[in-house]
Amino acid sequence: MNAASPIEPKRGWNMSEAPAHATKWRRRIATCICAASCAGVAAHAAQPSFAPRLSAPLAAQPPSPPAAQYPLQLLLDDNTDEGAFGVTAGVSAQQFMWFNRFTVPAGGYSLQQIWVLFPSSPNITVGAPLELAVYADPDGNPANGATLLRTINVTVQAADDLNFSIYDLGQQSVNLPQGDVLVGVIPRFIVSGTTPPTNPATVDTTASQGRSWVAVWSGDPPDPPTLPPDALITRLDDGLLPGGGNWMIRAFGTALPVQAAATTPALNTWGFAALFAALFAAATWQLRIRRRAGKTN
Ligand SMILES: [Ca+2]
Ligand SMILES: [Ca+2]
Repeated sequence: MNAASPIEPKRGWNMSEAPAHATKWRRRIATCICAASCAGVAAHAAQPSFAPRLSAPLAAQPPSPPAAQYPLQLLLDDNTDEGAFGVTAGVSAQQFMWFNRFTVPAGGYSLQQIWVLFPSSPNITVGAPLELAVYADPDGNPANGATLLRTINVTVQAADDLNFSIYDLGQQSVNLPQGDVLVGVIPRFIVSGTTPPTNPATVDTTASQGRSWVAVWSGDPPDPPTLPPDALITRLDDGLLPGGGNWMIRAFGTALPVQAAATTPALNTWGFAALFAALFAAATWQLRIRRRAGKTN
């Protein structure tokens, strides 16, 4: 990243709506980029961009499915976004990945649906290609990498700050391990260096849960998008956005069937002794009955 380049407001940034600490925020971004550059990562001109908006008067639709249908409910947001985030390179947009870190409880679950809310933007159209990515991250630290479980190629279904794009995984459902998993989105429709500055990732900034991350590569994210990237991976809270925020990415899953006992329980020494005693008692009882029957005859 180019730490020497000043961070200028991006297209969509309305200074009248900008928070009073916008200058401080931009300075934090510059510090973050400097940290990545000084760490020896590949230098390039990627810069974060954020377009705030007033909290939506209407809740995003549709409501989350009931827990009876999807017992696994992974979401961080409060149902309204307060802006959209993107990455730019010079005068154009750049591909990146935004992802949430979720924690899957014990019990065994299958990921069935991923929901993503996209903002209204002239550069985001219905049908635009995306890549979804699901990772397992047992150590809970995405910065040191994670195990890619599945990628799914999909397209934008709605881009209006209101209606979630809902991706039913069907045959591509993923059995999730207990512990942390990462669910991310890569805007493959962005042609780095050509697409005008675009902020595709809606953010709920009302109460950050500290689980929303950004991954930036020195070029387009590779396919498959292995982590960590070669340029920058960090939480929104760690210098990218004042107060942090939550990506409006949700995931829902069903419970896996409980595995039936595959083998007959083994008997220990006491078990064999009890079984032997029971068989001996039954045989003795049968013998007595036969003797009585013989005397009677
Ligand atoms: Ca909100
Ligand atoms: Ca990790």
